Amino acid sequence: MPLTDKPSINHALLISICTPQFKGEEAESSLAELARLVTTLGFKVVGSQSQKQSSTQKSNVLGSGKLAEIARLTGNKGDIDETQDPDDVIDLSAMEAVQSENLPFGCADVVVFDCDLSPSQLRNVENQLGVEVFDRTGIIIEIFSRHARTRTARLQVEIARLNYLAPRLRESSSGNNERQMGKGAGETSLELDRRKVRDQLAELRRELVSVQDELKGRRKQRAELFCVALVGYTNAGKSSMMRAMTGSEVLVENKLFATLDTTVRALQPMTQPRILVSDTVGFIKKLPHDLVASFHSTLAEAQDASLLLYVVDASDPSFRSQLEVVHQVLEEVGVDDIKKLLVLNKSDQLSDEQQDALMDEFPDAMMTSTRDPQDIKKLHQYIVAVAEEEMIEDEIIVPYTAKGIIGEIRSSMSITREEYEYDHIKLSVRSNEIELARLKKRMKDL
Ligand SMILES: Nc1nc2c(ncn2[C@@H]2O[C@H](COP(=O)(O)OP(=O)(O)OP(=O)(O)O)[C@@H](O)[C@H]2O)c(=O)[nH]1
Ligand SMILES: [Mg+2]
Repeated sequence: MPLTDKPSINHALLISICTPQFKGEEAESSLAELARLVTTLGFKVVGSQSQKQSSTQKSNVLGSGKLAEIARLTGNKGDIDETQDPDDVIDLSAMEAVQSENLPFGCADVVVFDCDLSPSQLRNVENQLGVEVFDRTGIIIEIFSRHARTRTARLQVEIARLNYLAPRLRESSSGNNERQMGKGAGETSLELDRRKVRDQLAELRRELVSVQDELKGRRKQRAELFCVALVGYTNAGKSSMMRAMTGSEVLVENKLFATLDTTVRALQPMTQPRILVSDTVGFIKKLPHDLVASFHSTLAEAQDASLLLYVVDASDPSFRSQLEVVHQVLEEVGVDDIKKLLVLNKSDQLSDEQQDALMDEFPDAMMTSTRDPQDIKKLHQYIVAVAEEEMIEDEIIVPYTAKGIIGEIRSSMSITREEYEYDHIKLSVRSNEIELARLKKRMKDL
C-alpha cells in the first residue's frame, strides 16, 4: 500500500465492520474518532458505510452487495469477482442509506476501514476496489510519521512504520526477473525489499538504543526534582495545560496526536526547589501494538514522575472509555504506585449541572479549564502542596567564610528561617532528601 504524501486532497469513504463484539454506540464513537484521524491527515471524509460481519477475520471483509455499492462510490475502478460469496444478499437498507445521502458515483478515492486488516485482506479489497485502502493502524502510523519532530520520535515511528509495511510489501511492477544491485542469487525483488527493510529496522533499533541511553542520563540528572507528568487521551488538553502551567510554547492543536515527544519544563511561577512538568504523547483506542511498544520509552517520563495528572476532555461523551485506555497503557508501563490526580478538563464546555454531576461521580477529581487562570492557579497550588508533603525540614549551618553557597541554597531549597550568629548563619530549610544529602556533602567538602 503506498503511504505517500499527495498534493491533492483525498476524498475518503469510511467503513465500519460491525461484529457481535463490536457494535452500536462503541462502533459509532470509534467511527467518529476515525473521521477525526482521517481529517487530521488532511483527507476529506465524504461518507461512511457499515457492514455487519460475524468477524473481521474473513478473507473478504466486505460482502458482495456492500462491495458493489462501495465500488460504485469509488468509481468502479477495481476487479470484482462476481462469483464471490454467492450466498451474500445485497444489503438494500444500506444502499438506501447511501442513496439518501446522495453520494454520487466515484465520489471517493480512498477507503478507510475502522479496524485492522491483515495484509491479504487489504490486498483483496484494494484489488477489488482499485483505489487506495487504509486500515485504522495505517492511518495512525501515517499521522505519527507526519507529526514526529525529534530524533527519538522519528526513530520510534519509523520502526513502527517499517514493521507495519514489511508484510504488506508487494512485488514491484517492474517484475521480479530484473537483476538488481545487491540482490543475492535467486532472490526476488520482493525478497530483496524485505531484506532491505529488515536491515533498516536493525539499524534504526541500534540508533534508538543509543538515543535512549542519552535520554536516560538526562532523566537521572533530574531525579532529585519533583516531577509532574501530564498523561491522557489525545486532544484532552495536556499541551494546553503544559503551556498554562509553565509558560512554554509547546504545540497546541485541535488535531489528534499533536504531541509525540516528551517536553519537560519548570512549573511557573517558579518554586524552590524547582518542580518539573512534562507533557507526553496522547493515547487512543486500539493503539497499534508496535506503536505502544515504541512509545513505552517515551512514557518512561511518566514512570519517573512523582505525580501523574490524568487529563481528560470531560466534554467528550466517551471520556470514560478513553480514561480506561489510559489506565490500561499506563498499567502496562508500570506506574501503579505513583500518586495520581484526575483532571476533568474543558469544563468551560459543560453546564453547571453537568459539572456538579461529574464531581459527584469523581469526588477526588479536579475540574479545570485551561482557559481559566484561576483553575491553573488551583492546580499549581495542589502540585506545590503535594511536593511539599514529600519535603523534609532541616537546619544548615553556613559559616560566614562559605557565604557563597547561600545563593545556591536559595535557588534550590525553600528557606523558612535565617538566624545570624557570631560566626555563622543558621538556615532552616525545606527540601527533598536527596537534595539535602547532596548539600551536606558539599558543605563537608568545603
Ligand atoms: N474548550 C476548551 N478547549 C480546550 C481546553 N484545553 C485544550 N483545549 C483545546 O483542545 C485541543 C487539544 O489541545 P491540546 O492541548 O493540543 O491537547 P493534547 O492533550 O496535548 O493532545 P495531543 O498532543 O494530541 O495528545 C486544542 O484545540 C485546544 O485549544 C479547555 O480547557 N477548554
Ligand atoms: Mg499535546
